[in-house]
Amino acid sequence: MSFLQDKNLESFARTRGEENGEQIPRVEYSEEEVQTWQTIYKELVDLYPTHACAEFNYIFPLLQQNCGYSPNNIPQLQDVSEFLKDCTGFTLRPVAGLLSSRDFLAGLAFRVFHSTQYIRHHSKPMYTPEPDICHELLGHAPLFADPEFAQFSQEIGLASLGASDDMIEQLATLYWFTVEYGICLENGSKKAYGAGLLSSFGELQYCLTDEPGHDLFDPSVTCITKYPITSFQPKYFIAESFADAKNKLMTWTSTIKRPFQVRYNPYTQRVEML
Ligand code: H2B
Ligand code: FE
Repeated sequence: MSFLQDKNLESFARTRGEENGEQIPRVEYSEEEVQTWQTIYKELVDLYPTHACAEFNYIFPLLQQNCGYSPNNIPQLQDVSEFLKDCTGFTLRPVAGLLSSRDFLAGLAFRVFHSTQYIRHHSKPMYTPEPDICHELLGHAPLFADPEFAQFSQEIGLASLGASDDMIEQLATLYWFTVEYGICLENGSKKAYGAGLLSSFGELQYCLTDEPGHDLFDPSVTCITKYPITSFQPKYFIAESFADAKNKLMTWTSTIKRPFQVRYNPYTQRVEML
């Protein structure tokens, strides 16, 4: 529970950075690194029109126009962060690697997405065991510009504040099956919205075939489902829409026992305890 002490909430809000005029350092990527990005980028953009959800396909061209998304350029986190902030108030914050689930989810409560800035090794452009800039910018960043998706993500974060370790694990599982590997329905056909899918040429195709299982998203079932982390998923959960997924999530989180309730005040960008 120490996490919820006022001091921490305050510092999370304050370290959003922009209040201090703090900028995410710009990185000059090597030619080899840009080449890696290009390989991945070119393969994925060909799949997006048919495999990605409509929200993603609406936002992607805006990133090309405003944030330097192109085959020849790795966009800068600062530029993407400013764009997202204008859309939904989400901001990016650079991290050196994986955070604990608790720290990572807490960021989402404040509409902060912790993002790696380095790129995978060029010898294996199609595989990375850990998140890298390709996964963050191609997989995650676009949908944080969508209001419903932004709110869905934040709800997972808010539910994590002050939660037990067991609940953090369930929330991390929900995050996995939605933000990372979610599929949604569009006029009856399946489309990918999860970042792990949108940043993987192989799994983006596989996930929409009949090979894996597809179940309807149901937080109470999804949150206790086991999953592999180094192979394609044997099962995906399907959301009818972001709004529907958010409503189901909020209904489920309202049953979590906590000695307090929290509410995000978007005006002050602070989480208030009720
Ligand atoms: N840390 C970082 N840096 N990036 C992530 O995408 C990430 C993380 N995902 N920590 C988290 C864990 C996720 O797998 C869940 C919430 O545990
Ligand atoms: Fe991710």
